[in-house]
Amino acid sequence: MDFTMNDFRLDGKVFLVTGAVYGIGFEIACSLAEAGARIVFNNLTQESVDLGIDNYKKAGIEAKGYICDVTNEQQVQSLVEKIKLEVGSVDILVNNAGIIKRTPMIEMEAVDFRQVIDVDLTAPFIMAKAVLPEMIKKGGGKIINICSMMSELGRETVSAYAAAKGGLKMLTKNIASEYGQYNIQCNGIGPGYIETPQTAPLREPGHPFNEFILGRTPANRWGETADLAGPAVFLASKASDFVNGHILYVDGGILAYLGKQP
Ligand code: NAP
Ligand code: GCO
Repeated sequence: MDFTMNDFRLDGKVFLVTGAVYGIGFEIACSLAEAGARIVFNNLTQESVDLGIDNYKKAGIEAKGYICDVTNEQQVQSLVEKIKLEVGSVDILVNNAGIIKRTPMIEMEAVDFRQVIDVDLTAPFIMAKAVLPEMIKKGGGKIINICSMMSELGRETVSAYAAAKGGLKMLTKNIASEYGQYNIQCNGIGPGYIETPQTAPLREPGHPFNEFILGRTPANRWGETADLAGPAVFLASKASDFVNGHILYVDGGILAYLGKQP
């Protein structure tokens, strides 16, 4: 038997996570740092990158941060080049950066629909395209796309987001199909409803959504970012080398459950 707990270690690996100043990306970065990875992240402004570096420092992590808009292919290409020169080529990429616009579809402007698709779907394509060549050269790598319940389900007001996250599920499967031959694994994590700034509006006191989600979640609670740490380390490590094109839902059982009986 070859398996040891070291198969979950990430020592010496360069890990790039997008939009990871706080929220899900930040927590995933902290968990991979705990497993030994070198943390590199990006965000949109110097201010948010500085905030991120500070947040990592407070967590005892020396992270390297760069300004980069993940929808801008030129900025992404130079980001990946800079990381290669200053840290090393990317071994693990987590496409975490994302936005949501909650608007009834017939009231949504096409420009807003396109912006959500751009950040949540086109950007993961741009990021993966930028890191894959080096991963092929070095004999392998890991790409993890942060999907969603909306990779499987729709709901009112999130047409753009659901279209993007559904597409991200299929992009994940396609990267796995096209690059599995180079020992590159591309999987997704599909968080349920997690307490982050992105869902804060849904958790306002008295917002009916809170009751709704608790009634749809067998675990009967909102998820915490910490619930994503172990699944992320698993998919980033040697322990998942034969897992490819899989979306690992970390949702407390939402997708398995019809909902609390009346
Ligand atoms: P969040 O708190 O809103 O954080 C998203 C991060 O992405 C922010 O730091 C944001 O930067 C950054 N970002 C947005 N557009 C960017 C761009 N063009 N370039 C670079 N960075 C950009 O979100 P979250 O709740 O942690 O979610 C993280 C990921 O998980 C997203 O993909 C989301 O769709 C997904 N997800 C969330 C939940 C949930 O319940 N929270 C569940 C399932 C999936 P700023 O700080 O400048 O805004
Ligand atoms: C919403 C929420 C969800 C979560 C997440 C669920 O408005 O329904 O924001 O989309 O963010 O994606 O997995």
